[in-house]
Amino acid sequence: MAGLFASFFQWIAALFFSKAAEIAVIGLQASGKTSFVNVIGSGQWSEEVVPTVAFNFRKVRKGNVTLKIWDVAGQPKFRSMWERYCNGVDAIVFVVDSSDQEKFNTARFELHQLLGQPSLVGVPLLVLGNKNDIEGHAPVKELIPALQLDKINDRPVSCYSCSMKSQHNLDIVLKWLSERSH
Ligand SMILES: Nc1nc2c(ncn2[C@@H]2O[C@H](COP(=O)(O)OP(=O)(O)OP(=O)(O)O)[C@@H](O)[C@H]2O)c(=O)[nH]1
Ligand SMILES: [Mg+2]
Repeated sequence: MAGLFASFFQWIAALFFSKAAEIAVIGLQASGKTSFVNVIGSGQWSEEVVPTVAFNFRKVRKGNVTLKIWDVAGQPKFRSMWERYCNGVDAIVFVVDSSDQEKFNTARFELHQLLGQPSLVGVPLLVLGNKNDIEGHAPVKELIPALQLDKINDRPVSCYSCSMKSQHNLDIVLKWLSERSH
């Protein structure tokens, strides 16, 4: 009987204390956006992830926080859609492959082009330097100047080095996201 009351209380508590954050995950193709959503959603890591066509939408529940996630495709033909999915979200997550330094210029260009949209002024930005399990990856102190994150002054910006493969730093990333919930 006590167990029944406890679960009834948990159900009521979830109704009153549950919070949600809507986030858009963007970045160049193969940076690891879908891997990120898969790993935080179901703990599933795979080398073989199908490139996203247009977008996927997924809800992930972590404690009393529900994350509503737009996982948007990164191939060039889909990048003009990024703004639409970022509009009105609580946070933009920009994923970059920190082991692929040749693509940093393109990543910086696409990120700043997006953030220049008047509709997105003030939306908090989280940059994930993914694939830090790969030797030679750029750490945060190199990503900040490479992506000119220090020049962004119209919104809160955070940057973490992480790995979907080893799940390194995902706890900090989830904490940051849950703090955007309301
Ligand atoms: N070594 C390593 N590989 C990763 C990591 N995260 C993702 N990958 C691999 O990178 C490749 C691309 O991952 P996706 O998650 O499909 O990338 P995406 O950003 O969703 O790509 P698009 O949907 O095409 O925009 C896959 O082979 C993943 O297994 C990581 O942390 N470490
Ligand atoms: Mg994808």
